[in-house]
Amino acid sequence: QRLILATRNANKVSELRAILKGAGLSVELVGAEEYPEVPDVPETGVTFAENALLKAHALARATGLPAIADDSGLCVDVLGGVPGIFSARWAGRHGDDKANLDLLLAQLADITDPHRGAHFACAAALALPDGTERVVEGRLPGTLRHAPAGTGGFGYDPILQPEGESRTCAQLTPEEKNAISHRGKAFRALVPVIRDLLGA
Ligand code: ITT
Ligand code: NA
Repeated sequence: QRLILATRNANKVSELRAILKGAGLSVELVGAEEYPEVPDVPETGVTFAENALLKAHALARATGLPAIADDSGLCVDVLGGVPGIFSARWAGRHGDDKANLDLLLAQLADITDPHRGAHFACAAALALPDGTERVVEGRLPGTLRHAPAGTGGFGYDPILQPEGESRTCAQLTPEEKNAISHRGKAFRALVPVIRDLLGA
């Protein structure tokens, strides 16, 4: 049984492979890079769940394989939940992690510590070629540092300090991050659904 990972983000791919490996699914995970001819689907949804489903359906239809997708981002309390679904292109250019992080820090410069609450959110979607779909979500709550710390992970990891932690996500090992992360929670919740629908 083959299952395609509908993401072109290499950081997500390595986290997802580790998370799903730990779950003991009897599937072969296929990377989206094996299908370069499949165009990226526009993320026109207004929620993480809608966008994750759009990405999963597009690849499942194009490849004839069951597909899983991740849509995720950072939601800042004092900013009413943004960057949210716009996290990957907050500073303009899609995937420019450093520019996104610098812009957000500048926007939060006047916000003092007790008001710097935020969470990472992840929607994990499964779509089958016949149109069957499932989606589950996971969150990682925390607070935002005033300056980046750590070199691990990606995106906003250097500024998000998870609740109960003294380190940022970028200072955790990959295993530590996956154990508590929005992505770890969402995809571990998707595992029984994958098992059920694929018989894997
Ligand atoms: P795909 O759509 O191909 O999966 P993408 O990078 O475009 O890749 P998203 O649209 O879901 O994915 O945007 C995710 C953004 O949210 C990502 O660029 C980061 O800025 C942020 N983000 C998501 N998960 C994160 C994490 O675990 N740590 C830090 N930042 C994260
Ligand atoms: Na997105």
